[in-house]
Amino acid sequence: MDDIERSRRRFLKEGLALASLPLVVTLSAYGQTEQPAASEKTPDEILKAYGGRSRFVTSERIEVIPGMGEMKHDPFGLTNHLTTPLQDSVGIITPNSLHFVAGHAGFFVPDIDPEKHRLMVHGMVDRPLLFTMDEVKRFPSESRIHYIECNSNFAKPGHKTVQDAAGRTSCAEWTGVPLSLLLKKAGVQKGASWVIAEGAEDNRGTYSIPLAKAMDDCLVAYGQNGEPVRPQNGFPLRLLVPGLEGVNSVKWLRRLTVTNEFYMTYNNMGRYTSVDPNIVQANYVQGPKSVITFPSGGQKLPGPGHYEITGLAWSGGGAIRKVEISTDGGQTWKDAEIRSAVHRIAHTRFGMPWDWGGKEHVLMSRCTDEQGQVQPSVAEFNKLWKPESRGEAHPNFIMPWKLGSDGAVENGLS
Ligand SMILES: Nc1nc2c(c(=O)[nH]1)N[C@H]1C(S)=C(S)[C@@H](COP(=O)(O)O)O[C@H]1N2
Ligand SMILES: [Mo]
Repeated sequence: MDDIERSRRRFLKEGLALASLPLVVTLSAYGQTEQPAASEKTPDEILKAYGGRSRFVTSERIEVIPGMGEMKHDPFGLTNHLTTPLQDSVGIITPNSLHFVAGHAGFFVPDIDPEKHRLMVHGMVDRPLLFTMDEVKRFPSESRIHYIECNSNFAKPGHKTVQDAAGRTSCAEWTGVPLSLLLKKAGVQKGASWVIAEGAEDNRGTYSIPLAKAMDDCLVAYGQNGEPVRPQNGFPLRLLVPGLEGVNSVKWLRRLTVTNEFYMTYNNMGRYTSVDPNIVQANYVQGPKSVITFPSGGQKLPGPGHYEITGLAWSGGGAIRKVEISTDGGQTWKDAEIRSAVHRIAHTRFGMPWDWGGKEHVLMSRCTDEQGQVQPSVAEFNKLWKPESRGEAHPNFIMPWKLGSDGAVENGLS
């Protein structure tokens, strides 16, 4: 009897035992939470054992109130929305401590004991399965570098920094099991068309994912940049749905239901669904997007001289093929150089050496992906998306930064 078969039998047995109980009780059997034993090490011992950064490095996430309006910093910790300080980023990997966080569960991050966590695969499958974390890890693993971006990453004229305007995207190396492998083990039945992914927190964070995407390049991930996925990013297990809006990548993953219908879940409601009920906008592939991280809003060039303009580009449509930079508000463009490895559906670092003579400039970047899709200007974006449906769009328009003759950089949107 192999592991899968064993877990299937256990699942069936537990399922039978629970069959007579109300649904709520059945659900609470999975992904229970418990207080772990606190470390007995002193802060100094922890620093030696785990490492820390220089006290002169102060880059931090900022907590914000989510929504499409102006950025409001929330110092009271009442939300669970944290932005990545892209202005300080180097390379393409976001350190786990600085990965952005978006959650609809309010302030509470589930505190899950991995020993007790279970992942269930059921619905329109031949063999319903129930996995422990150990069992998930016995499958061949895959590690891939991908970005995640929340569709609320909408730059507004009031945003002061690139962290405010674009800090709801990050990029990490995710390690896990291809979702397609788990679904094949379970045996997806004819006629199935959706996979409903459910999280373990109080409001479940459930989302409907097209079966074709689930069978393509999704990962059930337990690793993030070489260590277990961080609690705020879905410990011990999260789904990664590359290239689609971040809300698809369900954290604290505990259940996958294969169905033949789209579920109108909590997370599928509201702005995550088009005004046209036949269109699930959040399942759109995110288009090409880029942003200059230096020089960017709130930074100051000390004086005329030689600089490197640098930034990040990414696309849900695949690899970045080209990035161009304009220093005159989009009238003329020059090719930037790619400064990192280029991964599909991942942040890609670009740069261009530049001599600043001390005049005013409007700096912009524009990227093209492997499909030939070009990042739109604000005017092009506004033509594509009417004001009433703009909240549904992936906000990937070109972000201008205004460089003053004093070297100060400001948001160039009006
Ligand atoms: N279970 C659960 N998964 C979730 C969410 C949630 O609230 N609950 N938020 C989603 C949203 S809106 C986004 S943008 C991404 C963000 O992933 P991160 O917090 O790891 O950056 O997680 C998604 N997965
Ligand atoms: Mo999101």
